[in-house]
Amino acid sequence: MLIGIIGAPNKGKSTLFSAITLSDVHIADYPFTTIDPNSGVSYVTTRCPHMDLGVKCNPRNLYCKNGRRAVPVNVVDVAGLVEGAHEGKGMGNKFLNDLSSANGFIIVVDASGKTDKNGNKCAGSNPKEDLDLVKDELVEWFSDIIRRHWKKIYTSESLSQELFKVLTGMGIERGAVDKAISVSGVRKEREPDSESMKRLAWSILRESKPIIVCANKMDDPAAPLLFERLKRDSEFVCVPCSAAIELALRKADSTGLIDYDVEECTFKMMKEPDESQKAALSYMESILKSGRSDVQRMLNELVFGLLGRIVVYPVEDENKYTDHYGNVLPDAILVRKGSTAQELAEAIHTDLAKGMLYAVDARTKRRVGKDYILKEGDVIRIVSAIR
Ligand SMILES: Nc1nc2c(ncn2[C@@H]2O[C@H](COP(=O)(O)OP(=O)(O)OP(=O)(O)O)[C@@H](O)[C@H]2O)c(=O)[nH]1
Ligand SMILES: [Mg+2]
Repeated sequence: MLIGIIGAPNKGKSTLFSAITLSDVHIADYPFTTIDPNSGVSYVTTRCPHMDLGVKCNPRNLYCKNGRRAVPVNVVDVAGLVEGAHEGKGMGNKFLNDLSSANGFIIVVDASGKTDKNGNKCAGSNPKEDLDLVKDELVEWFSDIIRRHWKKIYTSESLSQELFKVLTGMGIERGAVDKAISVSGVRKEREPDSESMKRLAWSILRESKPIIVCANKMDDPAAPLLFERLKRDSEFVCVPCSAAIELALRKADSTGLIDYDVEECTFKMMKEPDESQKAALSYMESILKSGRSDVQRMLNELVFGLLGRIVVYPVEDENKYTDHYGNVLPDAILVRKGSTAQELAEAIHTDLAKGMLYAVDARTKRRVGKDYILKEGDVIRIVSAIR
């Protein structure tokens, strides 16, 4: 699972990246701070099965806290997008290619309205313009790819099959291509009109790479009003965020000053703060309490809601819920809703999948077939002739 953080320059993409991966990256108040992409690991949160099974889990990576399990997702933060990026303007299309394997996108916009679409400081800019710019560039990027291969596509036997082939490696599904062809109105002809081509590109993208909007800089007093307008005018789910506050709170949690509940957006003091920390924390608490930042909900909504993923827990011993080292519920794996036990085996190891005989539902101890449809929170043992 890879999530791309995209948006016009200076909107707070790297601040968001740093907050959700807790890695140090370059953040500055001018456009094009980021040139090379930053890659890291963040997480989404869900109810851990150890709660129902009455055991204590030992997650192999990340953590489980208050019954909530953190499940890893990869994140990439790229250079700011400007008008004409698909033609090489700004940091150009190189970074668009860094995004081709992303499963979904977070588009970061500046809800304070204090940076224009090129990332320069201004007063009264409309965050919807940040959003339209990114959408237009994504459409142009995809249209260009299709146009470059159009001759091969339209002369082939099947438009849909050839288009699907051209987009191999970009995480596009055949169903999305079929649907896009029918809604776009493109036909097998030498020069499709540019509007149909854009409709085709957008439809494939919309279907294959879900988008959520991070309405950032919500700590700014001007932001709540602009956010309401953005929500009303946007075709995407928009979530209020203050990446700057989220970063400060997750850092304060990592140093042990506070215990921050990322889902509830509340924190407890763990050490006595000094006067300046106290003032800063009280200010940040007031922003959280007024519902102006919900970063973890945004991630969860993208992965579980828009991308339709569920979490399952493979084990080797269905009685103790352990791997062969004795770790309880060591791994939490994201799979598509509707995936089968066989697909889970494939996600773990090709050999395991090749020799798969059946699976065991560890909650009921019942044997289930390879075509068993996985459910959220399933604890599954894959039984295979090859280990
Ligand atoms: N007030 C406020 N400022 C923020 C917030 N998030 C980021 N900023 C500031 O916005 C500026 C740009 O932040 P970056 O994270 O570097 O933005 P970016 O989108 O990665 O910028 P480029 O890499 O240049 O495209 C910095 O001065 C940040 O401190 C926020 O939630 N609130
Ligand atoms: Mg950046």
